[in-house]
Amino acid sequence: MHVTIIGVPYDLDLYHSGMGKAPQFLLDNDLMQRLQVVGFTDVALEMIDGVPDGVTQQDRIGQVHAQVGTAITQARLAGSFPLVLGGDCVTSLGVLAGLNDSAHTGIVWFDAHGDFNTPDTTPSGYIGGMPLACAVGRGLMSLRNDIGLTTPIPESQVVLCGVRDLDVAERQALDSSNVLVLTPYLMQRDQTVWVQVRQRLAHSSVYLHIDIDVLDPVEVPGVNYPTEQGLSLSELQHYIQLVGEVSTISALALTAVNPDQDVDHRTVNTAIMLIETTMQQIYKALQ
Ligand SMILES: [Mn+2]
Repeated sequence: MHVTIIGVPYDLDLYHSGMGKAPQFLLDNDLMQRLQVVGFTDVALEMIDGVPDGVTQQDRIGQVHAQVGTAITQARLAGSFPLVLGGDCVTSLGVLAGLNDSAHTGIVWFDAHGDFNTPDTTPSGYIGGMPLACAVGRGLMSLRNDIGLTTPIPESQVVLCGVRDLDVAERQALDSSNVLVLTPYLMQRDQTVWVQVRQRLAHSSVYLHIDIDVLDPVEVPGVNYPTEQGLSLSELQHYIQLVGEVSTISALALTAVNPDQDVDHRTVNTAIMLIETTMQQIYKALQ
């Protein structure tokens, strides 16, 4: 059983800055060895490398994640499971481009935030707050095409989990969309939501996206936008287990760890534990 770790050491277009420091931190904490202990006999590492030279920030971001797409495609052709270490959440577009089957790809996106702004709705202009909207065909079409995700993912195949911090126009866009939106409150209290999740993912394999800030800042202080009332690690592990029970996971990305903001390695350690248990589950499912 093979896994390819794809490191994406960028914070938007900035190389080895902020969230872009996370892949090396995670690797320095023996991530590769831990995956071998899980059972993966062959653990390969592919680091996206180099300073992008595009003229605009958007061009440079596009260059980075087009490479992610290529790495995903190559890993899967080699029969290896792709595990992506971000970086910011825009890396999701590269993963989806690399999976290259929008009609049969579902997204389960864990995040405190919606990442559902577009250039028309964003209060800040921050591209890192737009990737999920972009993935379903809302805004940033040129970025999506540059990265190679020519066909958007149908909203009916998307579940947004653990979200609790939305901008006003972003909330309106989500409310009027076909995305299934699950707040921590709903997830913790309403078991029937998993029936809806199962229906959404019935005909797809799943890209599992985990922005670490879906967890409560008590457990993960090392994030740029900490948001109270998040999930606990054990809750998140339980929900990922349920996702695995209702679908086949074809790629995993862990994003938004910012080692510069971390306290006592708490965030990096939590991220390692989360990757370990999630990959354990994926290993069993692949058997
Ligand atoms: Mn987030």
